[in-house]
Amino acid sequence: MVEIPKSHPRYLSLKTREKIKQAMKKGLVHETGLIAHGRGEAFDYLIGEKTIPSAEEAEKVAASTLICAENPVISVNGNVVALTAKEIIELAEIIPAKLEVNLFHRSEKRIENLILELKKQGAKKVYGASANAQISSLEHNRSLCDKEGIYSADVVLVPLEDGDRCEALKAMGKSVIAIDLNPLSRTARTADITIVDNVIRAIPNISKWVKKLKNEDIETLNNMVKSWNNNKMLRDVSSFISKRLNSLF
Ligand code: PTJ
Repeated sequence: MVEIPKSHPRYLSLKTREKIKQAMKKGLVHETGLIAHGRGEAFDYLIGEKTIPSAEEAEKVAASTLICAENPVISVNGNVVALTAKEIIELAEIIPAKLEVNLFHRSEKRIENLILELKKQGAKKVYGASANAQISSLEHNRSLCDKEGIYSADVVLVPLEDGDRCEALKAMGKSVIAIDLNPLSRTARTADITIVDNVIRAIPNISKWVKKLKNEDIETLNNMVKSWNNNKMLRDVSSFISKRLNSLF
């Protein structure tokens, strides 16, 4: 492991890379997860590596949606476990929501490793091993899911999505909350609520909002969810990035 001095201007970013690298060596993250992480880093640079106002608002509405849901499920993959295992377990507990491992590059070994890792970090129950149901119209392995988990969920939180599953989940009548640093991705444009933020910041922020809003009346929360305009939010993100870039040089 490389020793990174705290004084390094890119300390957090380098530490995060190191985490992803170690998790790949442990068989948690797929090799292509490193590439996905690099793309995320590039987009994080564009927003200034902090939670921008549109993301904060999306995190608040995501928290409301999760509180109002009847069977909310948080879908996790290798990168998410590598970067935010403890935080995602806490979020699942306070909503409360189910946790399910769902992988694009599915192998029984990785599913087992990820479930074990989440349990080691404190999760009580993790879905994903049985794969006794299938998301319709998806031809790859991400269609395999649990009947009691993603399959029967009304709301699914998908941090770091890979594309067409978002559409398939919506076609099944589910509400989808995506966390994706790339505001141009198909996932970002298809989800009901898109959080353009790093999972490292987004997950604790959603937890913060769940704690703040948990005792609000359901009607207030539902109204907040109903009035959410995801396209407007994406336009705001695009305008934030353009303004930021134009002001830099
Ligand atoms: O663990 P598996 O087998 O399910 O595989 C997971 C990966 C990530 C390899 C798979 O889902 C994949 O290939 O994803 P994509 O299509 O590369 O998309 C990942 C998206 O997540 C990209 O749009 C990135 O910008 C974004 N992203 C990467 N890192 C982060 C992120 N968004 C938020 N926070 C991050 N830390």
